[in-house]
Amino acid sequence: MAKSSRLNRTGVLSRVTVAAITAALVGTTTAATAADAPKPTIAGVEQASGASAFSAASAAAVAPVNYLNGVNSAGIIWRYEPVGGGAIQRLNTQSGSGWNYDKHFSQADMNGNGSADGMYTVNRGNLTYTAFGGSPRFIGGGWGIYNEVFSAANTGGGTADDVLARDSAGVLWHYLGNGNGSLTQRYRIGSGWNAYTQIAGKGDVSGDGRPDVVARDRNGVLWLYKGTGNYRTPFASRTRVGSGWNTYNAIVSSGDLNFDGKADLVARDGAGALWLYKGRGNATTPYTGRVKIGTSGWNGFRELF
Ligand SMILES: [Ca+2]
Ligand SMILES: [Ca+2]
Ligand SMILES: [Ca+2]
Repeated sequence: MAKSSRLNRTGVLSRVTVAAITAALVGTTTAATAADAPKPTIAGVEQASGASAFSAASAAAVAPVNYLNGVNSAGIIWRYEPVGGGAIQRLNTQSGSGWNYDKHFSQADMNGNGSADGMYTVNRGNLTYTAFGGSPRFIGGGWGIYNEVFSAANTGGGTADDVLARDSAGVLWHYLGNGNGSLTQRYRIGSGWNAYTQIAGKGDVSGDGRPDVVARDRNGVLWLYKGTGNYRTPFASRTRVGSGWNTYNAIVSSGDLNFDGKADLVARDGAGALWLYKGRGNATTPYTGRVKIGTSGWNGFRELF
């Protein structure tokens, strides 16, 4: 399935791809090409368990349905599958390795079908995009100037997911996705974003179909920035969500975890427990009360995404 959709999207298969497929068909090994130093790996997203729930919910597509991922200090990636009602379940085997030197992990949907196709990371100042099941690909240099880089879905209003980046002066920049991992030039969104210690978002929370972002300030107040769909001014003025969010050392969104079409928020406390805040589709009260979805050990991940 993945190969045919890739073919449809580009209209043509590269010679390398044809060669790879041919090699696979005749059962030869490609081990000879793997003689270089080991590169980071990430598994494809085709999984048997829960696949029907994934695809049904993804069709709605205003809030993507993705695995929640964690990368630990050994560079190993574990995936957690949404299994209904907001619960998550770790896959039996690790889904990636070799990610010791990357940061700012963020999933992204390239074709607007409501599920991520790969992920962005920053490695020694280089932005890379790694298709799930593929190898890291260089996208651009100079990304060391940013202290926060993530994709909050298609904040620019197009089909592909876009990328937000905050520089050390607190200016937030918008890069629009071309649908193949590459990005446009950057657009200045606004300043003052260094007021926040956490920024998260992956799809629509407010109920208008446009992806939103939440940000936590130093006093523990969480703020909602409603998406506008305009790539030059992608967010409306902030509105206050609530206080007390300094309890958490990580606040992230992987999209919709309970298959209701609204993006949810996940927060990790100091004891390593994981909490789910379900999106309500309402800008005034965007989230329900929290539910514990992970009892302990989540502080073993250096990043969640
Ligand atoms: Ca996709
Ligand atoms: Ca919205
Ligand atoms: Ca949800």
